[in-house]
Amino acid sequence: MIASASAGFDQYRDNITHGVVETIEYNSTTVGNVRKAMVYLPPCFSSEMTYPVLYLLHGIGGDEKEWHTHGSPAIILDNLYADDLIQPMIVVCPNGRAMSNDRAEGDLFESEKIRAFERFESDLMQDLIPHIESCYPVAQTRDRRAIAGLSMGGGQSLNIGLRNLDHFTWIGAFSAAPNTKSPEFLVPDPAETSSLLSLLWLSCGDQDNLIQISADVHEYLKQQGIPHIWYEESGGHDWPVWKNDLYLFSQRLFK
Ligand code: FER
Repeated sequence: MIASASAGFDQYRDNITHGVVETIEYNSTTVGNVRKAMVYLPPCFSSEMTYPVLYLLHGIGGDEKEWHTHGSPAIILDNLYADDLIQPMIVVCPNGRAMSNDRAEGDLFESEKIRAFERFESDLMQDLIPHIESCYPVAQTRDRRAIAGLSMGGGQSLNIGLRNLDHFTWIGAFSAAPNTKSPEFLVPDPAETSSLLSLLWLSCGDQDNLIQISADVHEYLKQQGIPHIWYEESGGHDWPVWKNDLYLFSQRLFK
C-alpha cells in the first residue's frame, strides 16, 4: 500500500532553500533547429558536485513548460529536499514533440505530431543528453539517469527507457497513453531487463479512461516476474494524480 502525498506537499514554503529553474536551448541534429528545455537545479546547487538527472516528460497537450505551469515540480522537489526525502537531482523537462513547430496547437492527434513523439527518442539520446552532460555537472552513468513522464510522456518513458537500459535504470510511467508499445515489445527478454533495472514504476488514476494500458503492462510484468511498482490511485487523467506521482516516484530515485 503506497500512501499518497501528505498535505502541503505542493505549497510554497518561505523558510526553506529553493532550487532554480532555467530555460535552455540546444541544437537538435534530429529536428534540424534549436530547441528549448527547462532545467531545475536543486537547492544548494554547486558546480563542485555531480548530480543525477531525471528527464521528465509532458503529455500530448503540453510542451517543455507544461510541468512547471501545471505541476509545481520545483515546489514539490524543494519541499522534499528540505525534509531530506530526496537525493539532490537535476530535472530536465524537454519538449517531447520533436518537430520544427513543437507548440501544442492545432489538431494534437495529427499523425505527423504523433510521429514527432516517436522521433523524440533520437533528439533525447543524440542531442539533449549530450548537451546536458556538457553544460552541467552531471553523472554520466546509467544508474544516475532517470526517465519519467505523464500520458504521452509516460508512453515515451517506457518506449525509450526500456530500449535504452544502458542509459537509464530508473523509469516511471504516469498514466501512460496509447503510444505505449506492447509489453512483449517493451520487454522481449524479461531476465535481462530485470537484471538491468533499478526501478520500473507504473501508476494511473482509477478514473482514467487509459488505465487499461498501464494495467496490461503491469499484468505482463507480473506474469514474467519482472520487479516493478504498480500504483493505482484515486483520480482521473489529471494533475493531482501526476503531482502525487512525482512526489512519490522522486523519493525512490537514485537511492
Ligand atoms: C489517445 C488518447 C490520449 C492517444 C494519446 C493520448 C496517441 C494522450 C493523452 C495525453 O498525453 O494526455 O488515443 O493516442
